[in-house]
Amino acid sequence: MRIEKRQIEQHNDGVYDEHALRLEQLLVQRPSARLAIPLLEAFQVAIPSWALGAGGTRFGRFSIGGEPGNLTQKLEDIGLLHALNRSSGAVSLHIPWDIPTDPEAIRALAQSLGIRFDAVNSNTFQDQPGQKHSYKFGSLQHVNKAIRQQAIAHNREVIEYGKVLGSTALTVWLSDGSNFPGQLNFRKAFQHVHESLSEIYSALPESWRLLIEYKAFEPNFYSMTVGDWGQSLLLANKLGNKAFTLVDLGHHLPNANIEQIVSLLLMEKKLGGFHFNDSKYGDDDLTVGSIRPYQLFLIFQELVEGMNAQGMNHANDLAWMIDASHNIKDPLEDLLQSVEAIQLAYAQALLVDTEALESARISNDTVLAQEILQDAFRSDLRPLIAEVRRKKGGALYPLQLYRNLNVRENLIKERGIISKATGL
Ligand code: PSV
Ligand code: MN
Repeated sequence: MRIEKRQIEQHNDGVYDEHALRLEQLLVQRPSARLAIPLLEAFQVAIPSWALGAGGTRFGRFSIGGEPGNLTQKLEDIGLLHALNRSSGAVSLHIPWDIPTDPEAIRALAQSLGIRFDAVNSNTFQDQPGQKHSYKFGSLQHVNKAIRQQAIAHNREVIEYGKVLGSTALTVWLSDGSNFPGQLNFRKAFQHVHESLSEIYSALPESWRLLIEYKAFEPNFYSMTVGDWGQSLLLANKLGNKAFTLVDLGHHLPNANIEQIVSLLLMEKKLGGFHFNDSKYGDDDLTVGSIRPYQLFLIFQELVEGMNAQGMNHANDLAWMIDASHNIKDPLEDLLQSVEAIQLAYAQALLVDTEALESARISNDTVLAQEILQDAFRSDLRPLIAEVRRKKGGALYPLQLYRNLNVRENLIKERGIISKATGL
């Protein structure tokens, strides 16, 4: 299914007056909000190829019907999102869940939908059918060199797939670690990971980046070999200027101050990418902004401030991606909500009066500093985001149009009620 331009125009015509009024009220109250529009227009969030079907937990998985059964259908789903919001114009592939068997056709399809290829992800956390060695006790950290070599070869292969599609980054997330005290020599495990990553790093094309994702827990529960930003940064520093840390919001211990982590990584020029999701307990992978929107805003405030301090381009210099799972919601609806939550937090961060904030800090005026931040956070910028979508040819209210067009029902008709997307 494709959403036609005329369907979007018809929807926009129907709700335009109401939108125009809301926008006008906002711009009267906050004239400076207009300045955020070009930045918001340029901002795109990549959709992971594994987040288009029903997720689930180890207790069960409930299909939502009409799930994309192959990479072509996944791109078509992202095409639907992008047609609606004009801000989801990138896909991040996970290999081997989504091997592009016909790269030419995949490239052409992506191009026709306005989608580019973001970072490619390797997978050495699962054993694949026919694989010679098992990753039960780790991959790049493994005590057995042959197993490390197999994992290195896989990462090199992923780079090759990425090259054909036009990606320019490899994201490595390792489940390596240990479940019980005594199981692992921490130092040797870390050194093996470093050596293995060096081999992968040497296979990176000149313009590529290596993004090293960390995670504090799961699937290993005693130690994770790349468990926090310190370990990731240590590796990135040792590897060289093409290696960066990737922050996934769900990968920290409870109550970690992620905004501070972001600030320091940017200061060190070592923040490379971001995986958005939300959580109450751990790596819950819930809709972005659904649980802790204020934290998301504070993170964006540091991102904007830190990127500006480094003269970075907000849209292109970091890899922005959603990494969520959809247990009970329609994934496409969930992703529309997530993208909007990201845009809202970004827009609010752009509104922060940074000069006033800095002077409040210099005079130790804690109350005023809080007022300045919360003034931006508490402003309702939804009309601004809707306007950005409209200007780019998207829908003023994407979720409403998605439902009016019965997209899920149409996908079920096309693909069947029992379909399963590849992924976790
Ligand atoms: C691991 O929890 C992770 O965040 C990594 O990014 C994986 O590649 C992704 O989720 C998919 O399982
Ligand atoms: Mn992730």
